Amino acid sequence: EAWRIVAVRRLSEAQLARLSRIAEVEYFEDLTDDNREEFLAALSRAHGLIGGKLELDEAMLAEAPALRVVSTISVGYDHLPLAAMNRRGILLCHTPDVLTESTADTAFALIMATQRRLVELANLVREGRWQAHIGREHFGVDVHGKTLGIVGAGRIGAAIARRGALGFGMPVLYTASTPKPELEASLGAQRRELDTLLAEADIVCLSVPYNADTHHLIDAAALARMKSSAALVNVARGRVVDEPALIDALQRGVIRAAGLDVFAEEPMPGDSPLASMANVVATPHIGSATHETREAMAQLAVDNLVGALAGRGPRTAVNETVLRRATGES
Ligand code: 8YV
Repeated sequence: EAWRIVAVRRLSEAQLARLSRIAEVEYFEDLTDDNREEFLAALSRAHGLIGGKLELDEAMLAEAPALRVVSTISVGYDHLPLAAMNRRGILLCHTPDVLTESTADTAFALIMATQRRLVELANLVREGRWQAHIGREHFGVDVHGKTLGIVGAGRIGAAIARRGALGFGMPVLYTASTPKPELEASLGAQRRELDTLLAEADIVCLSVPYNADTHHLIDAAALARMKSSAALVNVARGRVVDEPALIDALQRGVIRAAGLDVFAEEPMPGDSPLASMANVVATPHIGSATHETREAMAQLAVDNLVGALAGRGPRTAVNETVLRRATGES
């Protein structure tokens, strides 16, 4: 029996062709209300599911008895039902590493933009409002030399820390569940408890995965610990932050500014105050959205799915124990 694969979003012709060599592929360029029935029917026959922004829940898994591999084109997998997949012996693969540097670039773009008020001041030029010399009311704050606080010094957090320390001479503080000796040795980074980091950093940058432990990690109390001159940058997940509390803190000057690539709800509703506040730079979840990186992510996701179905094994799985169980290895 041939493999059957359902592919959703973000796959190039070349990557679809690679999948077609080992399987019958049904590709959905996007999922809409109109093709949902068709997608569910395809899923009910599929052995593999691959794509970006996959929508999957336990009920859908129950209707997909043949499914054995899910390959998400993202590093984060908070949108997928991992516990249910573990119970059903379904392998989950994701795309770490290949998007680390692009996402760190995005974080730095937001750092630069919020510190130097780039969007606000570029709009002034664009709208023909550059009439007098730029004075104090338009000044930003420096990036170089400021203390950078990395909340979650994993792959992406470490890449942000390197940019700050090596490119901008920033002292780096970080939180992590275990010390990172390589960051301390190469960058002079220092580990802190979250509360201390929040109080000491000029720029607080969030790069933690989203889960029950990080839900609303940055709430009103956390924001109150930050310096009133500080900026918050989020390239993790919107719900790591209590968004109403952040809006309130930005409006009342509890913190100075925020650079946000992720939101509690995406797409962010157009009437959110975050869309129009002068001290907010908001981007539409572009962390990994470059031609090069999205292609590398799709390629890795295809490698993972093909490797898993063909028995060679995936390159980057989340729940490898499922695989060992399925193949009888220990
Ligand atoms: C994805 C991301 O584009 O990889 C991630 O976790 O946040 C982005 O690269 C996003 O998850 C949508 O699939």
